[in-house]
Amino acid sequence: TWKEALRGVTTDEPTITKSIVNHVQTSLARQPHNLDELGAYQAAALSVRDNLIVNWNETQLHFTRKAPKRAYYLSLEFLMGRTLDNALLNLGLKNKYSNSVDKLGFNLEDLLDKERDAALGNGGLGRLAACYLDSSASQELPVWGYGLRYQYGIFQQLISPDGQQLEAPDPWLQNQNPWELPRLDVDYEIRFYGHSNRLENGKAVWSGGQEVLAIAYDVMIPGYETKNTNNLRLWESKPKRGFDLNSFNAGDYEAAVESSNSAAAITAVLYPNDHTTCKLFVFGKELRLKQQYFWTAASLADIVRRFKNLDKPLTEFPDYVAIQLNDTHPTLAIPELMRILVDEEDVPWDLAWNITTNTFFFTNHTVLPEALEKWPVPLMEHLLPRHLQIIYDINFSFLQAVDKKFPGDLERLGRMSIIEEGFPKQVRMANLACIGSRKVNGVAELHSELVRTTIMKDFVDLYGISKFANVTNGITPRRWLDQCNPGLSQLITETLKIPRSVWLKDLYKLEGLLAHAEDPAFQKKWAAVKQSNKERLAHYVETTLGATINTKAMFDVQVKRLHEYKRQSLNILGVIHRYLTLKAMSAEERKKVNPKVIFFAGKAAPGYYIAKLIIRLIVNVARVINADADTKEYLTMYFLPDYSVSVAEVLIPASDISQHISTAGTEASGTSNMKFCLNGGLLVGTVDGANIEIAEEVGETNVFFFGHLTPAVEGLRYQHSYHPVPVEQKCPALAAVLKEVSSGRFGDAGVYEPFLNTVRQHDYYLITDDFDSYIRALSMVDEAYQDRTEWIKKSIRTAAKMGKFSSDRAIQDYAQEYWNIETLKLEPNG
Ligand code: 26V
Repeated sequence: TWKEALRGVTTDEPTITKSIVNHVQTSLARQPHNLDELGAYQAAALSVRDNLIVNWNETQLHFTRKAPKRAYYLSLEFLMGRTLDNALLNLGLKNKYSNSVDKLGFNLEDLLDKERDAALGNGGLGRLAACYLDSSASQELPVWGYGLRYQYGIFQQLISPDGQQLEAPDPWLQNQNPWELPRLDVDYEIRFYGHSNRLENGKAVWSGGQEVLAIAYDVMIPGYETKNTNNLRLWESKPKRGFDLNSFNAGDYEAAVESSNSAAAITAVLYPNDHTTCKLFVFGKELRLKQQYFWTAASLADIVRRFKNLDKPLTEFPDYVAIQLNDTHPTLAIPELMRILVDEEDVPWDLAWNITTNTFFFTNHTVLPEALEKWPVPLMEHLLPRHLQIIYDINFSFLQAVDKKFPGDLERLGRMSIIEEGFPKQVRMANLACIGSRKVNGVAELHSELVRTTIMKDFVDLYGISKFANVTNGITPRRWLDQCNPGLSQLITETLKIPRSVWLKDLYKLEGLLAHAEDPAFQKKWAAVKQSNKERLAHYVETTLGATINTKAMFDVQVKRLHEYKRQSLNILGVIHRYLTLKAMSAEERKKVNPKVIFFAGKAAPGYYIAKLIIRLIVNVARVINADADTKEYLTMYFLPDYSVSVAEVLIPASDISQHISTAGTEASGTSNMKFCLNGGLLVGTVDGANIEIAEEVGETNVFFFGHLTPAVEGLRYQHSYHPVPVEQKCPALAAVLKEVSSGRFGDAGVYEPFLNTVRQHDYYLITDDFDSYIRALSMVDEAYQDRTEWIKKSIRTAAKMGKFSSDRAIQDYAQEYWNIETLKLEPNG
């Protein structure tokens, strides 16, 4: 088998042990007998890395020889989490390493816990990119990721005693990173500023300005049960020259290092805003635009160089290269490819445009207007003068084509133009991405439909519907079931009576569990797995917050970035309502109530005032209700600080129910909803994003839906603005809750007013419209939980129907319908 055939690789226990000890002594320069857990983790990781490097090298050599068409996934974010456990699982070496580590006096699970997360992303968009890399490698597809090697990932979240979010840096590279390979020989010079002088034939010469070096760091991406090991190439910025000699010689040392500091700043830190709320803050920021250009220019230079090694004419570029744009962040790749082709390779403009528009594919991840990227023209002109010219030239021919199809329709031209009029004028990146791409896709059926009918409607009229498609998101079952929930994985394997590797590669096989849903013995085992996961979470909460948790209670979880559209507000207001209801009951009545523990976690963008207030409210409500002797047996609540991939791996398998309750039409897909369901958690949610497709798969009786539907949203908002009804009249139960918050029952009377006013006044996210229906849905959850056997059946049926949501399916879809690439297997012995 492939395992035995691995060459030059440590697969037997004595060799593994020897390799770990060897790394302790030579790589770490330490003595094996006084080694701590961190050192042991590092040595084990270095030993696993040796295996990965061999496979990685052979895969890359094989790909170079076979020269297949390749796909490149350009993403500013890759939220990888930890690597060691995943690598061991994919290599099939976990048991052996566990035994070796045991012999050396350590416990593998403890060592795994020493690894820091690679948190180079904000949330769903970045984690999706990570799942797609896992699926591409596992399916032996020639796919590379391109991103930035940030010195600091997403900030670390601290919560002050009074509930305020504080941010600290995330120095994830502090103890060297064994999973990357510096490629100091792979570098490109990237230019900023300067002047662009037009020549004839649409060409130009761009010169002067600042030049910065891009250095490659390669991260190995092992596939599951295959020798194929793909690459994620991350760029680091470096000054082209160490420092400025003229200033240095003149004795001005500060000026001498200034330009090198500004070069290093480009990849210093990940921007922590997703769906910005503060347009000027983000889109005015030169550094963010510099990041985007630095990364797209280095990646394209690398892709073009690899293509040119094939010795094919540039007209064949799209036959060998497909580039997926993960949101609009890499849109500058479009004018950059035009610049390379026209200015550097002498390709005529029209031919270059043909090549470009056959190379790129664009995924949109949100229809929220405040998250659609726009860059001020003066900033673009200053930083990227040549690209602005190219954008104007693209726009000119584009608007001519629009005018030809819709003569004299000036409003349409205004809406579709890449340049938005105003002070200042702005470059609309979504328009540019659409115009320069072969296909545009959304990330769930409803979202793709909204893309076609709202933000891209005019483009559908122009190009026809077939350019606009859907690929529903997916998650990797390796990390999000096998790794994070070994108990369930084990139970599934023994129940289906097929090897684990079979259903992990074909998740539809989980349907085989349906045949066992009625079997009491199986139900009992299923429930026992959930129970032990709840105990694992309780242990985590005990060690981080010092709180003791009743693991017999229902665990109700909402974990995601804090944002008004995701409506953590609805959840917390619902919790207060539950608390008030409990308080109003007699002690006898309360005894009939299901105990419930509510978990929240998630980061707020540092400048997002209302989101931070909501965290503060959650923490302070928790403090009050957790201390209330009347109710604490029945209701407690926790805000877990510093949500991350690793925290998610503990939280998700422990949930009985999770909440995905965005205002209809606002959550493009959501991917944690898939993770919870795959782990046998039920879902309470709105008819939004991928919730809809989950319900289609598992059956609506197994999902708790509530709230207004997407088509109603616009009308309700109109009512709020023009015929407002006071909340006391519209929703008395909610009014009572708001009154308690205002009264200071949860401390800090007054501080919450700005948040409360968002509900009392325009209520853009429809809290007042959905509150009653939300509370009813939660009562149905309580009722359903009373019949535990029925609940367990629902849980089994839900997990069994999650096949569609494997990221393997999503990647197959991209590979076939978009990229037109094929599997290229590295034979185990070749
Ligand atoms: C937007 C912006 C705009 C301001 C500058 C920084 C920044 C950074 C990221 C973004 C992307 C926002 C889009 C996004 O994250 N969408 C999420 O994508 C998930 C994967 O498709 C999907 O499951 C979520 O529903 C969607 O909100």
